[in-house]
Amino acid sequence: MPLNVNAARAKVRAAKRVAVLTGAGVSAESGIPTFRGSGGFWSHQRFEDLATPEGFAKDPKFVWEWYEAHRRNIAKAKPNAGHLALAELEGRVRWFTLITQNVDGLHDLAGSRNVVKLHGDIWVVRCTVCGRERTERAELTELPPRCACGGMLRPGVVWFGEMLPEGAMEAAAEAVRAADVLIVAGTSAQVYPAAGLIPLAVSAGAVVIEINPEETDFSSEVTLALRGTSAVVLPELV
Ligand code: BV8
Ligand code: ZN
Repeated sequence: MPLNVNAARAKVRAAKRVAVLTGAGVSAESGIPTFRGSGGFWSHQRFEDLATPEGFAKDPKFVWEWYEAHRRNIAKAKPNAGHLALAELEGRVRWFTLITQNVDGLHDLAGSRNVVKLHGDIWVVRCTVCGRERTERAELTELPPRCACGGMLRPGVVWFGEMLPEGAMEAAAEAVRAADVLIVAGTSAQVYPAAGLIPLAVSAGAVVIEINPEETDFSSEVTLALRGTSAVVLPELV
């Protein structure tokens, strides 16, 4: 299927307000495995059992071993051409909001500024007792890690069944409702409420551009589907 990159480029060029929703797929070409798409190496159930408050309560050491391995993997990763293209686009559009489901921090490293993190940040740790949060990039050797107050620390990410960070969905929904164009890149659109931003954009009359090598549940509703990888298509688009 020919890539409608030219048509998409014209829509983005004409846009005053651009919103972007990204998922794990945009970090795939930085060497970070996705969760669900082909090539994703998480057995969906296992991640679902792991990324829950219950899973953490049951076996905090096991969950921390998974997260610390993931942190070490991400620490070696670099932003790819897709991340960089989005940072470049932000500088050219008057009104730009990047909404991400990713917790790897690669958008920030690429230079994106207005980033709404819907699912938290793997580089943040939070105390389960006193609630104090801090950025911790160093390798955590004692698992589970402890707070100065003695409380057990948890990863600063949003698990299944947990509320998203205060105000995150509101900021994301506001950006999507106001957008002329919503670019949806690298997400299987299966996790809510994040995925709900796509039909919200469609109903608000935005041009929706999907960038994904595979179909998603919303492929039939988007304006333009670019069947390619984000590190290739986003630079072409921008
Ligand atoms: C909440 C953080 C409730 C940790 C994550 C039944 C129906 C509907 C909803 C639910 C339901 N049962 C439960 C729910 C709610 C649940 C949910 O949506 N479950 C799903 C599984 C059905 N949601 C929640 O629990 C949320 N909270 O609802 O709160 C509530 C309400 C009131 C009061 C109290 C509570 C919390 C959701 C957040 C969960 N945390 N992660 C961590 O990441 O370490 S979710 C996890 O999935 C990741 O964050 C990830 O970002 C997210 C979404 O995955 P994707 O990013 O889309 O990645 P995926 O692998 O799935 O897909 C990759 C895509 O990329 C594929 O399409 C592939 O084709 C493409 N791709 C591959 N390579 C490339 C590429 N694209 C471009 N280029 C490439 N090279
Ligand atoms: Zn504490």
